[in-house]
Amino acid sequence: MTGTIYVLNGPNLNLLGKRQPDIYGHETLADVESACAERVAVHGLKTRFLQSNAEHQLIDWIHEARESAVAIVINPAAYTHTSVAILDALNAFEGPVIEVHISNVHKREDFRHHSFVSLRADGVIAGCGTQGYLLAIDRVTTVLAAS
Ligand code: CA2
Repeated sequence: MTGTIYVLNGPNLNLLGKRQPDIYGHETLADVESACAERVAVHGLKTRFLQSNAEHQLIDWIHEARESAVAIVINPAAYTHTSVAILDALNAFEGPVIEVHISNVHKREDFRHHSFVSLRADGVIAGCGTQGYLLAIDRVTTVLAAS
């Protein structure tokens, strides 16, 4: 298999491992990035691992992915629950999209129960901690191998 999986992270995820470890665990985003790179290498793939606090930046990366990525793994963070613009951008991407949430959003406040991104995602992983990113990569490789 060849190609690049875009792993996109939304607002405040740069704080991973530095605040609220009871909800989000102790691993930093840099730890997650290394683990993802290691996991895709087994399949001969690469990752482009990115984080932004800005909605427009995430949208620009999704547009870039249309030309450069075989799949997208995305944790849109709070934009999950608010962003029609990110949903629209993902709808213009043709490959597999897996949505990841570190926490189990369904066990949390009501406003976290709705996801605009889930209207496009081919799979959704929530509540598996940062392991969810690796599960998403495994799913993407399965889907790509079958296509
Ligand atoms: O569980 C997830 O992965 C979320 O996407 C995380 C978002 C939250 O708004 C979603 O409802 C669920 C929040 C990301 C904030 O990340 C932090 C990490 C460490 C410390 C503070 C914030």
